[in-house]
Amino acid sequence: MEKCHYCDNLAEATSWSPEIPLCLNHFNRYMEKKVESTLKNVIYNYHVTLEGRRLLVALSGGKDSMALLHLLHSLSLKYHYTLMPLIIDLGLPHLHDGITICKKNCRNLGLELQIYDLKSEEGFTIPELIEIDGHTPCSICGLIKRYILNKIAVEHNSIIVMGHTLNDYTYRILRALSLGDMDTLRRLSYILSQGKRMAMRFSPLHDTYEIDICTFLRINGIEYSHAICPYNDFRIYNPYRRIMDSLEEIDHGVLRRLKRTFFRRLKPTAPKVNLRECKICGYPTTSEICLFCRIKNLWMKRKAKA
Ligand code: Q46
Ligand code: ZN
Ligand code: ZN
Repeated sequence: MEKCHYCDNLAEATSWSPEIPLCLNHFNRYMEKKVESTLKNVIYNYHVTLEGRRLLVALSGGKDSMALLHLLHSLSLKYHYTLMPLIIDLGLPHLHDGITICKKNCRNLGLELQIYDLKSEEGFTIPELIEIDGHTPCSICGLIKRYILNKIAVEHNSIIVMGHTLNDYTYRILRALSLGDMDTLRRLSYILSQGKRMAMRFSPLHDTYEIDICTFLRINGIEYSHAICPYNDFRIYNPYRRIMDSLEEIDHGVLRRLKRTFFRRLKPTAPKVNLRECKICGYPTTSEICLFCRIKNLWMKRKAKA
């Protein structure tokens, strides 16, 4: 068996980019360094002190969020933040497994998992909201998750940390570019500053390939949920995922090049947008009443009629 590139230990796995054999310790270090680079970016370029801050880690139980939780936990000894792992129970069946996995992982790390039950807190579940015409399941679900995470983070004076990967960013970039969707291009970011009633958020896996995440979970024996959402086929990025993942197999590193080109050369050309306060809830929005409140109103009216 091959030796680790950096020490005399046997290699446990090969990193994807750069492609080098690494032992368990050095593979973990390779993964931590990527997360650390975002933490340093937040500290030095956004002038945010992480020491003593609470990081709200958005979990689903899936591979990306489980890897993120473990990596952030390892780095918490160095950066002295505290972790607030949170899962939103959206009323989707696959999340039963996700919640169980999150509980197990949090228990192993000595962390207390927060579960936000959408039905008891807001009165509806995602499958119930989907009955309202005009929105696709994933657009409603994404909107609700973003709104709830922001609300909780603002209430707890926390920073939101998300598990979006390098692969996720490239699918979004490619789709938005192909459609000329300037609104999405403008909003695409892996670090978002704090605003009025808007929590800072960042995605420390933005430069990490999903294949490395799978390797990290495997060699560390970390459990994650394999359950699939019943609305998975509605995900608009599915075709882009298939194309880009096949392209990466042929042209090693293409996803990272695409993401970097976008953020370094194209992103600054996207127009800015002015935010105002929603007349109902007071959270930031581009219109008079935010989409969350509009959907919630529609739901209440429909329920009143029934
Ligand atoms: S949970 Fe929600 Fe995903 Fe299901 S409805 Fe779509 S967005 S696919 S991450
Ligand atoms: Zn090594
Ligand atoms: Zn609102």
